[in-house]
Amino acid sequence: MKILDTKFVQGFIKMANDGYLQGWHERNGGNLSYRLKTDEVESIRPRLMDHGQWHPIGASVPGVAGEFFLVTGTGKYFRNIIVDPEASIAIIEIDEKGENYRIRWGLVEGGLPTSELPTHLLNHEVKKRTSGGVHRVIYHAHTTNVIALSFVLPLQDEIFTRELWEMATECPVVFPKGVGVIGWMVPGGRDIALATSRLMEQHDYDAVIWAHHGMFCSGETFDLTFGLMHTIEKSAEILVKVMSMGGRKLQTIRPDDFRALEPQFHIELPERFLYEKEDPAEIGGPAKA
Ligand code: 2HA
Ligand code: ZN
Repeated sequence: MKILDTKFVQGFIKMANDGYLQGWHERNGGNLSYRLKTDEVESIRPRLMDHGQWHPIGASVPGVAGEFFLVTGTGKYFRNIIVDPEASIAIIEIDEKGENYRIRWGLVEGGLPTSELPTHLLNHEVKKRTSGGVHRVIYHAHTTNVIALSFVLPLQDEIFTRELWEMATECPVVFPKGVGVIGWMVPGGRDIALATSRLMEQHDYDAVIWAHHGMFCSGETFDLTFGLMHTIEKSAEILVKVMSMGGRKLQTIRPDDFRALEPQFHIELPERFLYEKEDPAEIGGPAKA
């Protein structure tokens, strides 16, 4: 089957373009990866190249050894993916040790996979294991309002999660496990990759905020992963508006209100996000004991 005509490549291109249209991918900002299913690999195998050089990943990912990923290229612009996908994205294969990759398709004008490949692959490794193999998509975007909040909210998972949850009733339903936050770090390397994947593992977060940079989301499908990014960023936009209107809430969703959502939506909300505030009108952390 023609690689460009496959459902997963078409879904990838649509998601990348949807993100561009949201304004999350200025210049070459952001990156996207998808872990192929076995039958998807088989359906395109005759059209894959097999003379590509092996390159070090920069991290060790034995949990995804031998797997194939569709990824955006480093330095490539999301706005060009829909126009010229074969020059902007690539299918890579991971070697049997999980130490190296090689390009099997795409990037026809040259280039390499996303600079955030270590974070993508470490997160794929964690999520493949903790989701029983169903998570396949990792998405990084430069979400404007989430970035803005990372300058004014304390960089704590509890505070970001609680404030984002309060901004829209659907939020605790869409991301009941909350969001992780890491402070500013150098992007593109092993350290930020390990910090992100540790949060995705320890708390089973599907979303991690990188302060002053953007967000990483993991999910089962393109729709669910894009929807998660979109929901969190929309909630951040509401919070930015509330803070811009003076920041004092006259009324809000309270801890017992969140608890009342649990049976209705079959979710469990960790109590560490449902703290009482000194003043419920305030944005921020728990009441001092
Ligand atoms: O330029 O977003 O984090 C791609 C990136 C790096
Ligand atoms: Zn980035």
